[in-house]
Amino acid sequence: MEIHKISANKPYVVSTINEDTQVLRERFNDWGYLYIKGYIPLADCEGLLSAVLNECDPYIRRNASSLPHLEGQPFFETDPIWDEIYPKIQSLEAFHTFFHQQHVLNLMEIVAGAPAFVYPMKMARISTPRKIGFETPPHQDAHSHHAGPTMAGFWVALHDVSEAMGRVKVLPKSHRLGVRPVFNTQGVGGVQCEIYEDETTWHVSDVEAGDVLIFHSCTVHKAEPNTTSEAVRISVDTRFCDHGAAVFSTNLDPHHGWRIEGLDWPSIYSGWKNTQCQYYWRDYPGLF
Ligand SMILES: O=C(O)CCC(=O)C(=O)O
Repeated sequence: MEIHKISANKPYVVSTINEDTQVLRERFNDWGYLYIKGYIPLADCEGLLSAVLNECDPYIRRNASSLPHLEGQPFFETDPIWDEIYPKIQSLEAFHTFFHQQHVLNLMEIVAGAPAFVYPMKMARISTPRKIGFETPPHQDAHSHHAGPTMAGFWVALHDVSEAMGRVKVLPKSHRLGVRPVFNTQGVGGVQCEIYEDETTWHVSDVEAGDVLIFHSCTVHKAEPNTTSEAVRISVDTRFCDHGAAVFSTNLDPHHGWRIEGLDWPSIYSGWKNTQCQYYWRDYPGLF
C-alpha cells in the first residue's frame, strides 16, 4: 500500500441525458460512474448556492464574479466555524428538497433500474483554500455508508469548479474489486481505502454548475486540494438506491447529527413550509 504514488489524470467520460437508458446504465456499470453535463437547471443551482451562502456569511461571500470567496480564516469539516454554519445549512428546506425533485429522481431511476430511494442524509461540501491535506481522501461510499452494491452517490456542482478549487476525482473501474481495506488518515471522514499498485489513472475534469457525478458505492473517489488563495468550492451530494434495498440506520440521521448537539430532524424541520419531504423514510422496508 502506497499513499503518495505517481498518478495521472484523464477527463471524465461524458454522458448526456439524451442517451439511451440502457447505454447510460451499461456505462455506469462499466466505469463505475456517470458524469452528466448540465443536468440540473442553472437556476436551481444558483438558488441553492445563494441560500447556502446566506448561512456562510460572514465567513464566505460572493466575489465580483459571484463565486464563493473566503473572507477570513480557512476551515474544514468539524472545525468550529464549520460547526457553526453547518446546522444552518442543514436546516435549509431547499437543500433537502433539491434531491427530491422529479428530474433528480428520474436520473437516479435510470441508474438504479427501479424507483429510487433517496437517503435522508444530505451533505454539503465546503472546501476552503489553505487547508491542503484536509480534503476528502480516497474512499468508497460502501464503507462510509455501510451500503450494498446498488447504492450510489449523487454529487452536484453548484458553481463552476476549476482544478485549483479542488475537484472530485474518481478511480475508473475501481468498483469492480469490491470493498477495500481502510486505514485512518487526515481529512474529511478520516478514513482512506487502499489503492492498488496498477491504479494510477484517475478521471477528473473542470465542471460547470449543474453537472452531476454519480458514482457506484464501491467506486473510489476523492477530492483534490483547494490550491487557490481565496476561492471556496461548494457542492452538495446524497446517496440513493433502488427502493427496497437495504439501508443502514445511520443514514437516517442528519449529516454530523452524531457529533453536533441539537442537529436533529426536529430542529432541521422547524422552519420548513412543507412537510412532504420530512420523515419520508419511516415506512421504508429495507432498514437495518
Ligand atoms: O465533494 C467532496 O469534497 C467529496 C465528495 C465525496 O467524497 C462524496 O460525495 O462521497
